[in-house]
Amino acid sequence: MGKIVHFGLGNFARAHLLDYTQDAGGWDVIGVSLRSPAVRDALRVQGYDYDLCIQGSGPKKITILKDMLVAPENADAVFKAMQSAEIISATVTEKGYHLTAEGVLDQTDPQIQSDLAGKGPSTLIGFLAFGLAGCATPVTVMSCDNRVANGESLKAAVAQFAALADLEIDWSLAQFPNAMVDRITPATTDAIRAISGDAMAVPTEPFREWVVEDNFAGPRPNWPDVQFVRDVVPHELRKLRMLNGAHSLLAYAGLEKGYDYVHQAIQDTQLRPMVERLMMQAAATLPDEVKAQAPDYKTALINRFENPELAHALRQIAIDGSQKVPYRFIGTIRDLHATGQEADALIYGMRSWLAFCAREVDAGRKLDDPLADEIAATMQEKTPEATILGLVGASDLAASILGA
Ligand code: CS2
Repeated sequence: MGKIVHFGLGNFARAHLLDYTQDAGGWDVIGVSLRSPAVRDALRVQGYDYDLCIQGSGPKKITILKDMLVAPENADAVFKAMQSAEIISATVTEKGYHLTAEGVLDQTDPQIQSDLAGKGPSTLIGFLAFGLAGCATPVTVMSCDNRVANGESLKAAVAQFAALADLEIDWSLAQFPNAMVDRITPATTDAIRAISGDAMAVPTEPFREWVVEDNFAGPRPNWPDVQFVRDVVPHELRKLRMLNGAHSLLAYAGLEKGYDYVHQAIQDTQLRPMVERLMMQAAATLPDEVKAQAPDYKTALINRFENPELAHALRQIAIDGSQKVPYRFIGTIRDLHATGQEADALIYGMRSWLAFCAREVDAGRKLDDPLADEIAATMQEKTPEATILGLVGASDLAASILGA
């Protein structure tokens, strides 16, 4: 049996990595929660098995999760599990990399500071740096988060941490393949629990996609339907700019119009053409090897968004905007400007995010975003938007985004 230790066992990993890995056979997964014991406690009482409710087919029992460790309870157990794993994978969301808008490890972050001081660790970066420093066997560290060059970014964060903490890592033993992951996986609702009879059921769509850089330090599962390629970045750009970009536009502009779900917002007579335009503008920035797929990809995405069964909440997508807009809007706008092309749909997306921040702060709701306090503080200023653009590394775009 091969072993994967996975950090961040939310619904997405349970619908994607674990589903693919169960289909491959021959591998077990140990989950690690960096914070709360809630998911471990709930899964433990049912032997770590759970139902994957793939819309349109019956529930699929996932049985390859064998244990879950809660880092704050026992960091040593996590290190021990890491040492015996061929693959260490992660879905810790964009903010779990603790990188600034410039891609540098955020040393002002209290969690990183505490990890550097040798307490804990409490972050994936700290666990990897300390874990790899004591590692004498080949290991693959596989990011499954929605970031461009996710494997490379993870490696950069770990390397910067290791340098600051004076840790020696034998980099010839560790590989960090990039990956593009895709499966729309909403939060579990009471309705799903009632239908499936499983408190930990995970709802998901029939579609799944995974493109992985063929760069493993050792063995890997024989995952079915996975594309192994030399360069994943074109696929990441396709997905982040077209799917996730459209999602964020629908979230921020859709909430403003009073919608709750993706399938409602995509039917709006103003938002639907705007989403199509965003996808076409994003497609124009893609590398040649994926550009030709863009029209079919766009049609397929709209169909996926229209799916009313998924009930994908716009508020779920709206969280952590400061971590998402760089990959979903800003890079695309920059590339379009560089080639003299129209970027109005992307700019609409950015403005919708800025308006969302202002509305939330105005309504007295704390933003669900690692930069919540910084963003809220800007609202006292004369030009909050310009400062917020600075926080996400987009001051150079202020004139085009905010208008003259
Ligand atoms: C969504 C993604 O919540 C979000 O930000 O855009 O989780 C999206 O559903 C997945 O990336 C689809 O693969």
